[in-house]
Amino acid sequence: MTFTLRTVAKAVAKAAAITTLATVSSLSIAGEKWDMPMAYTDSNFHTQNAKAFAEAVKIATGGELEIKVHGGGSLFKGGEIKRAVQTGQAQIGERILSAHANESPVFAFDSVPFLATSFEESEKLMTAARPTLEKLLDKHNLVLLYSVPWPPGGFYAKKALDSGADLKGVKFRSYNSATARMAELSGAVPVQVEASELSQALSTGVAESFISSGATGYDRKVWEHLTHWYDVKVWLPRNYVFVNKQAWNGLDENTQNIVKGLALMAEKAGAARSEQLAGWYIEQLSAHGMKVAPAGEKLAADFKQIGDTMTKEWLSQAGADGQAILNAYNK
Ligand code: PCA
Repeated sequence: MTFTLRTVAKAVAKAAAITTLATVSSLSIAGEKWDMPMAYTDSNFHTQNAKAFAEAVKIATGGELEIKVHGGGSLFKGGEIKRAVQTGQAQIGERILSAHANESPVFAFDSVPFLATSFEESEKLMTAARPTLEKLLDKHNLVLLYSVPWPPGGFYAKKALDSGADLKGVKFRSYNSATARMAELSGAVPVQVEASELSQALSTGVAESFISSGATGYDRKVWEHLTHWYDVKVWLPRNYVFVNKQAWNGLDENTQNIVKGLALMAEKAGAARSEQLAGWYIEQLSAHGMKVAPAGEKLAADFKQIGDTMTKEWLSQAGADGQAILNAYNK
């Protein structure tokens, strides 16, 4: 074999290709693998959205970052997810934001009754709250990636509700302090139940009423236990996706940028899906025999009054941070 420039060049090119391949494969072998616990069932639209996000991250990073979604509270239960990610037991996770109101009232900005009652308002409120929320999460060793609203919340019951008084003594399932407070102010008896345990709580009579979107009614087939849903549009609570700060800082800048870009897409896609499905979920409740109706005049007025009380309470608890969010929202 004669060594011409051409054969040398070919050999160099071949060697370079082999080295590149080796580097790529060693990178993908050594690629980061993140666990992503989520509280809601696999078929839920938030979980589906996160799976699409995870898939996009894997493709866009050439397998350098792989996120494994664990739905339905299978890796950590809803109430454990934030702590698991803070402490690095999981690298990324999703939780309903307002469930952390006991740690800071800022986490419940989306659960101030009747403050933001449409998808458009919900997005505006999120934009107003984002800087305050990011600062707060940083103190909790977390980096915010994206947040998606549930469809508007209404009241599920097993009888017709004409006024707030009809909830007196009713066992009322709560999922955060705002739903528990709303129950208390209506004279109902709150009991904390995760969405994943809801069907069981309803079938055993632990709970007989609750506030939630059509999504959770559909996911949990609540028509097997309850008969009415009142479309009160009390709020659009948000789930949020967050990363452990050390795990985040361990990514190179290029990967961080890819993840940030895809997170923005996941936020937009998730909100669009939530809005697109909102009406469909309600149709499903009706199709399965539930009576779906707007709140009557007296019921709406009673909820409005409870909402006013809760708004005052939230503002006094959330102080300057709460006021800053409201000011930015009302601008
Ligand atoms: N569904 C969740 C929270 C908000 C919602 O619409 C639940 O009921 O747990």
